[in-house]
Amino acid sequence: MAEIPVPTSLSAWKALEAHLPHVAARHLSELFREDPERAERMSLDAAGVYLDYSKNRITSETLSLLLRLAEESKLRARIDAMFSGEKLNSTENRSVLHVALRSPASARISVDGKDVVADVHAVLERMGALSDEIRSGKRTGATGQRIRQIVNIGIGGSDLGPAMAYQALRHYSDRELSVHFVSNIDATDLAETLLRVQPETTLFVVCSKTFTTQETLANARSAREWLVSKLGEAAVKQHFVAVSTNEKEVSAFGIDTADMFGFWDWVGGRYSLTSAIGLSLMLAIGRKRYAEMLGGFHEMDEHFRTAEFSKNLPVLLGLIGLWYVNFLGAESYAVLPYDQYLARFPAYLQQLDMESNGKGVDLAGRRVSYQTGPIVWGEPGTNGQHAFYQLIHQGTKLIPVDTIGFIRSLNPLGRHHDLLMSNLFAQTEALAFGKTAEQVAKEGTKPELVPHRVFLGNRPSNTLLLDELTPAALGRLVALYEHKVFVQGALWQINSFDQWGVELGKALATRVASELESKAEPELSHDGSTNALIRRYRARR
Ligand code: G6Q
Repeated sequence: MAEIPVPTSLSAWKALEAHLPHVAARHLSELFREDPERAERMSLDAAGVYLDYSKNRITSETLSLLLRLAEESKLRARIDAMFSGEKLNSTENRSVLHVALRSPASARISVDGKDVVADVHAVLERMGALSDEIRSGKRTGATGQRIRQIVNIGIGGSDLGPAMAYQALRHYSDRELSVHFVSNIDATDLAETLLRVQPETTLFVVCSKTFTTQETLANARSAREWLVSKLGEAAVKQHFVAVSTNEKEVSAFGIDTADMFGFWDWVGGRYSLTSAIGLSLMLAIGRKRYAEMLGGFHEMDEHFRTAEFSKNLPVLLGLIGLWYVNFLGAESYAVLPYDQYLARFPAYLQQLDMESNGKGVDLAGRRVSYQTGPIVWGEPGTNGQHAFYQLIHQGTKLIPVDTIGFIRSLNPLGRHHDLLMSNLFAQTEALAFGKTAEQVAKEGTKPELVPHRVFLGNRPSNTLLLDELTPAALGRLVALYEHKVFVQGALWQINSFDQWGVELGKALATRVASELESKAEPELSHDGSTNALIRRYRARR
């Protein structure tokens, strides 16, 4: 591997440090006043997404330095390496090829000398066939009744993507078919779901790349027992399908491998929505809409691969985000979709971003001396406005936000959409420009209340506007964030594609489980706190 640079020692990084005071002292009001063309210059309409990034605490100089940082970090070479199947996931020796999952059938991308695109399309075709059969009623449950409920059992990357996308694309789903998502090992998740479905009309889709994940396997086994208790052992075959890379474990569970939909080790869990992990979603919206979604992903992939950096949406979002994290000291950023269908989008992004870039060592294994991935959070507007926006507007922390809105509503109703969008636009305006003491006083506010009613402004935001929440639009949006995370990981010189940080807790839980379950009083050798918690649990349950 070529030598891994330390980002902070790059000349562009040092130049950004020197440049920082010039920006830190500036207010967005001034920047807009000085440059009437700012909004026009700092916006971009590409790949079906309009991005307005003018309300950020940056100048043209900041942007050109950030773009220089991207060059010095060899971002272009890393993008090319991903698209050509190089093993960028160095700690697991794997390619990172979610982009191949949405490549057209005519494309060729190889891993270890073998083309993967044909395999991708073969699985898509099998998913499409199952989806047609279920949706048309050709394939029924064991008693001959039509499948009306899908229960997706999976966790993390095998849950958050399809759950988010099902909700996002609800408008396009067959309303006679409902999809439920069970992920938590807490039996409440499964129990409450089983109350809402009937065994005769339910198809369980067990999603697990490894098919060894504790939560998923426990939920799948309990679901299986429930089904068998109602319909008998023979019904399992008709009511369970699997999405996995582990054929052996799928068969051992009793699922016919003819009903197993595979994917590959070059698809990371949190990047797997467009693999067979999207099966439940395809069952809900049908193969045509699903293909449209893949088309949207591909459009953004191509934009990312080919557009010059200064006009490249994921690159710009990544660089601006990095500016806040590493230079202006922001610890988090909020994602605020002004669309109820995107209610789970922030939760999905939390995994995508925080599991990818929540890393403390670089590609060379050195502990980093600079900040990496930010905390991601958010809720749909306008709900968030009546909850936590207070802190963003008047608190002491810098929280850059991404707002996301659609020009046309899928549910046009009276004035609702204009009101919704007026809130989005007004919030970014209020965040950026605030309200001075002078303005507040002019309104006749009592002097002692003036400081409380002042908005300092200078709170940054990106606004992403798309025409309508179509399957393709969702695809573009998700791919945009996937690649934004890629850009930041590349600049921080970290591996965005492993997740060793989830391992320690898993291993310790196995040991604690045996101590909780042991008949005899176990000899505990944890720390004092953990020992006491275990004892109290055992004594009082
Ligand atoms: C994501 C992670 C993780 C994974 C789950 C489920 O990138 O790898 O969230 O998706 O742990 O794993 P399985 O699909 O193997 O059950």
